[in-house]
Amino acid sequence: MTKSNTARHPSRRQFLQTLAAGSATAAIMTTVPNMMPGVVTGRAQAASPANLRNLVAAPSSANLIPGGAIQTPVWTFNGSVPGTLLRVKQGEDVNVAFENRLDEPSSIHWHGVRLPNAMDGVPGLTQKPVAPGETFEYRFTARDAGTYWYHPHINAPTQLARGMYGALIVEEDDPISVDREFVWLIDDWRLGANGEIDPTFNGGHDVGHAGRLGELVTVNSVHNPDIAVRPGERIRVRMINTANARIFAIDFAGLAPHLIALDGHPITPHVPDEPVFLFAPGTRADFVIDVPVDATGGFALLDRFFDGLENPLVNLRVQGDRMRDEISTARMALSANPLPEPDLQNARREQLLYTGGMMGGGVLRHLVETGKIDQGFLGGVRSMAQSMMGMMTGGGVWMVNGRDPERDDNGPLFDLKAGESCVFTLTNATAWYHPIHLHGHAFRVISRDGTPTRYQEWQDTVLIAPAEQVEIAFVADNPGDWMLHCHILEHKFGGMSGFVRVA
Ligand SMILES: [Cu+2]
Repeated sequence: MTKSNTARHPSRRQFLQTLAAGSATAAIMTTVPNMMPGVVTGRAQAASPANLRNLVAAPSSANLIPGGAIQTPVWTFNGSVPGTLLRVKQGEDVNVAFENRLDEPSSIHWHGVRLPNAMDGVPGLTQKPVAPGETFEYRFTARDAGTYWYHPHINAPTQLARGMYGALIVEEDDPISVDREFVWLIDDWRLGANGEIDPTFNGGHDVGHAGRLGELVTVNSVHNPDIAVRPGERIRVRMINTANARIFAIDFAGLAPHLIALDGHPITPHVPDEPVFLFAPGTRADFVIDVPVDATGGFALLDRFFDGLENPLVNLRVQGDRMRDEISTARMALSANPLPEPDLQNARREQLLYTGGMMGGGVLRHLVETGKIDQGFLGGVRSMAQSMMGMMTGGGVWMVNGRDPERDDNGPLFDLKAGESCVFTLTNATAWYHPIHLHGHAFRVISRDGTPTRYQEWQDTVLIAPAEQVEIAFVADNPGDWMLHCHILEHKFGGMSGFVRVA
């Protein structure tokens, strides 16, 4: 459980402490100055109150590889990875001037935020691409409290893999009481021999299998950061999975953290039953961690998704005096966000069938044989042979109801009436996990494989296991065209995409 980490550079600890301290401020929108030591260019270092609401996309560099000697060229928001941490209070307006200083078009998508369609940041669907040298102003009201994040939505497999993402924290009116708060943006990096980001994006193998996985896992761009905690301390951790494709299976090393929010939205506080917490790309999870009052040594949080390929995540090192004699009993439950409750009795019901990828044929057959997929519905689904053809040409590796919405021109997956309650049945007829993300709304995950979920959790991105069938329910109350896609970015590139139209 104890893990010594004597080589850790002090400035990194300072950085993490700064990040925690920043969260305690009540400023309308705060940035965290000097977010990353080792950043040599970029304007974030010069941030002042006058330009807090600018986000500038530009190349920079970051020290990702432990040891401090190697700088990796990255693309950033405001010069650092992660980009500037944005904090607002629930109900406040977010006004961000986004300036693109990259050599290619970009945009900002505000992941999980229920905002007007024109602010959703999806070039080709909700706005024009923001060309090099151009500025686009994003304006919306932060209606829901919670943990959100921002990233481009054009050439996303490349731009995110190069480091373009940041957190948007919307503070509750009545926050819970904790000793410290952390925001952890968890990522993985595929690097070349000289520490450069491997420029092979959307490779055929990645697209057809698990997506682009990187060998170096970081939290706020630091590999296995060392964070000092005190016995009895209560911390809130807002985790954001910013990886292109990596699903983390988090082992909390004997701690019993309470999950209090998923994708920003409150959930009945509980310690998850499973030995590891499955944490998919795009999703967020807020945990309250009580450091035991008699703790010594430390807690080495690990990712155990792949057997034999564990990744260290964070080392919580116990240090200092006991903070209290008994674990805090303060309230953990967060107040609900103002989400519209779907009417399940009268809901419109639709199916989404995901097929394709490597080794998926057996899964599809199994689901048909067990009656989970309706034979008649299958009529519209293209054959596996066509899927293989698609792989040769780069398109149609993955399909949604037999379509490749990333390349076809056949309009929305569904035309929904504004205000309509919807229940979608999502069937994963592939051999791979898929986190499916709906823009502009939150949905309840109401069942998995026919069994009602215990917490009826609100999410905007739902992880679906191979051969699993999930029902989601929501009110289509937000007019516009909203993406509904896999957040494994290479899968989206390969066809696991599409949008719904609410009008
Ligand atoms: Cu996927």
